[in-house]
Amino acid sequence: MAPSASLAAALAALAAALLMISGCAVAQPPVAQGLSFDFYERSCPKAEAIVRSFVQDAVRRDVGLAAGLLRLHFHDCFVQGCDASVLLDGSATGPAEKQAPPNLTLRPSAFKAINDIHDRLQRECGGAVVSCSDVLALAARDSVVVSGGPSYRVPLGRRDSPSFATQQDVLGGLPPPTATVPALLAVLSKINLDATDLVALSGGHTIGLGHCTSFEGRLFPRPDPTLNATFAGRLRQTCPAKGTDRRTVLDVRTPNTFDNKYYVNLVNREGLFTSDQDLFTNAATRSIVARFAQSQKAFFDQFTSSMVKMGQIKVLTGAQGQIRRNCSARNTGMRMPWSILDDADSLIF
Ligand code: HEM
Ligand SMILES: *[C@@H]1O[C@H](CO)[C@@H](O)[C@H](O)[C@H]1NC(C)=O
Ligand SMILES: *[C@@H]1O[C@H](CO)[C@@H](O)[C@H](O)[C@H]1NC(C)=O
Ligand SMILES: CC(=O)N[C@H]1CO[C@H](CO)[C@@H](O)[C@@H]1O
Repeated sequence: MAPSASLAAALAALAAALLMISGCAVAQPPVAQGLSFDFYERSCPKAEAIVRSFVQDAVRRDVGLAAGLLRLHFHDCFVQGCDASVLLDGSATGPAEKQAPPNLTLRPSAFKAINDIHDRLQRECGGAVVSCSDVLALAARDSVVVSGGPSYRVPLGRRDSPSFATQQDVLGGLPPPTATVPALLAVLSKINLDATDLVALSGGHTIGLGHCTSFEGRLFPRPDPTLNATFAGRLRQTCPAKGTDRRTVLDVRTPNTFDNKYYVNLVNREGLFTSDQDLFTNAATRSIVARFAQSQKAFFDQFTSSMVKMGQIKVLTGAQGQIRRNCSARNTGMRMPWSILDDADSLIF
């Protein structure tokens, strides 16, 4: 072996050793074709600062908004891709995502915040410059940051869909809280997310609330054996009978802080949904949960990487889609509301 080759080999071994000591750096996912970090550098240089300051102020007034915004981005991306279709108000032409069952519990305040931010951006940079799907991605990131979580750079340049997702798309794209790991992995694998992404992204449940109806199957008729009995008793106080219309925190330890306590809960059998607790019950994901429960840094590193991945699912770029002027409605000409045949967009479904 030539000296330089052996030196290179030694350096590679050293680098590998350092990587192991530092706990395996997580590779950042590639940036999707058509997206870039500086997409609005010329057209709207203050875009990121405007979103950030809005989210900071609004979350200071209503801490639950951070959870609402994070979940909205997740629902957007998992259904038909990150194209802001989740924001469209229903129309006679088809069921909008908002009206499908899993969306019944999306927070109205989060929809309003996205519209308000988008209005501010239009005043600053003109109409149809910053897409609603990019606003969703940025607002989700900033919600994580103001809640105490990690920051990461968001690739930008998504465009908005002119078409609604069907109720079927919604039901197929969003797993229910009663799902176990095999079912969750089946849904995620269709959008190229793996078991590590599943565990990391589920960490979004470190903030926010869930309704009794989302986990009552674990309390009635008899308690789920994977549920800590003390914790089950407390949940029964909030949800004394089936069908109780109340909410409780997703992360019983630090409900409003974005940290790794969600995983500590799972290790202690205090996950709220079956889809949470099964991540620790199932051997395929258990060790990942244990790792994140032990190391907040490991969780944060993987979460940021998985969020960038999630944020690029089936994005529309370039000349695809449109940039909405009103995040709640697709752009149309001066059409009469009942006229759909002159709208090529409607032909998509
Ligand atoms: C993996 C499958 C997932 C399932 C089955 C699931 C299910 C749910 C359910 C049932 C709720 C509560 C709805 C209610 O009862 O009001 C909820 C809330 C929430 N989810 Fe998920 N979720 C999943 C993944 C995610 C991901 C990937 C994120 C973000 C990265 C996320 C973020 C949130 C947040 C922040 C809340 C609280 C929302 C609020 O307080 O308004 N979830 N989730
Ligand atoms: C259940 O939770 C209680 C209170 O947090 C704790 O003392 C107990 O050790 C837990 N039991 C199990 C089996 O994890
Ligand atoms: C945006 O679109 C929604 C749904 O069509 C509509 O109700 C709302 O008035 C629109 N907002 C503005 C400012 O035009
Ligand atoms: C937040 C939101 O848009 N919720 C809607 C979910 O669907 C129901 C039923 O169609 C609507 O009434 C809600 O406004």
